[in-house]
Amino acid sequence: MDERALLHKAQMAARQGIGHTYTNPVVGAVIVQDGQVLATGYHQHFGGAHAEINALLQLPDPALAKGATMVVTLEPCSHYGKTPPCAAKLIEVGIKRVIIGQLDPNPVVAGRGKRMLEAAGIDVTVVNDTGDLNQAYNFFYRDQRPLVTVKVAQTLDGKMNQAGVQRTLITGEAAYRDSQRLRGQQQAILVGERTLVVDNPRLTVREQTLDYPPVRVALVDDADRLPEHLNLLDDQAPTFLLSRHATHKKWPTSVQVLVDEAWMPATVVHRLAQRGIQSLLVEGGSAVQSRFLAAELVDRLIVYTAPTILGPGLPVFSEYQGHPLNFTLTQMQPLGKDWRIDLRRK
Ligand code: AOF
Ligand code: ZN
Repeated sequence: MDERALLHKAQMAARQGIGHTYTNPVVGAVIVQDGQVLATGYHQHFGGAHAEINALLQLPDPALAKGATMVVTLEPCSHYGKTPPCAAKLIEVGIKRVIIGQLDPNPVVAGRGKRMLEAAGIDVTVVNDTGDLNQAYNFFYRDQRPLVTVKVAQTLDGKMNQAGVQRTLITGEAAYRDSQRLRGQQQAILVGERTLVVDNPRLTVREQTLDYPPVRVALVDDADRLPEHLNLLDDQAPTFLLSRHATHKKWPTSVQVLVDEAWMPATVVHRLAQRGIQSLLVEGGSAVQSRFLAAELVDRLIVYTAPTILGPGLPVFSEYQGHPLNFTLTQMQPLGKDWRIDLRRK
């Protein structure tokens, strides 16, 4: 197997960790000796052993690491975090060559792992191929804020609701399942007050068990004046209420009220970034989505489109008043009776 194929194998291993590593990246590693793959490992869950260590543990004999090559999707770490530094371990067991998919943008590593290996005389190659892994992780450390995805469901004539009807079922079962999967890949999900009160969403991920469910975030005017018994207050997942007024109420333990006078989208992403949130899904409604668009804080747009002409109804982005925004189509696929369109800003 050549370098590319080995890196691809390590990336496939890394994928197995998707959904389980929380704010850690997914990482895969392969150990090769004389062209033979001896072991494969991946980062299985947040707080657990890193990919390199799991690969070493898979060796039939630890002595086989001596003189071997390690192919790892992310730069080995150089710090004592929840686990000791992987770079030191690779040096200790006698790895001779390390092929790295991408450098680690996390400032606690950021090139130090590579330099540690090189200082020990290990031959290091950086391929600069992320394999599309860790998009939010990489984005977060580069742009210092979460990657923002807006999700909408619309009809062929661009409507989200029938005139006068609050909640119209537009897309089908397959789109529902897909949007649940999408939720499962996010660290936070945000709705505005209208959606919170009218739809009363739970914003939980129903179809999979997650070690760390996304934080539920609602933008509200005054947290203390919300109706009682909202589903969001059910203690099923951590919840932030972004309120414009201070609170004097006692909240369930899962609920935190954060206060800002205006809650501009830039403030929202900044305050979430301070809490380490790397990805944010904006689910609605139209007013909130429009504000994120106007602030140019939409990195990814996912549009489920139903083959229906609705006639009179509320257009999805009716509240967007800014200049024309162009997106790049990254994927378009049929999904049951509907389509899923995946777009990226720039
Ligand atoms: C690796 N291999 O498999 C992972 C790495 O808190 P810790 O000790 O688990 O460290 C987490 C950080 O370590 C994470 O943010 C990233 O910089 C690096 N993750 N590094 O070499 C791995 N998961
Ligand atoms: Zn490590």
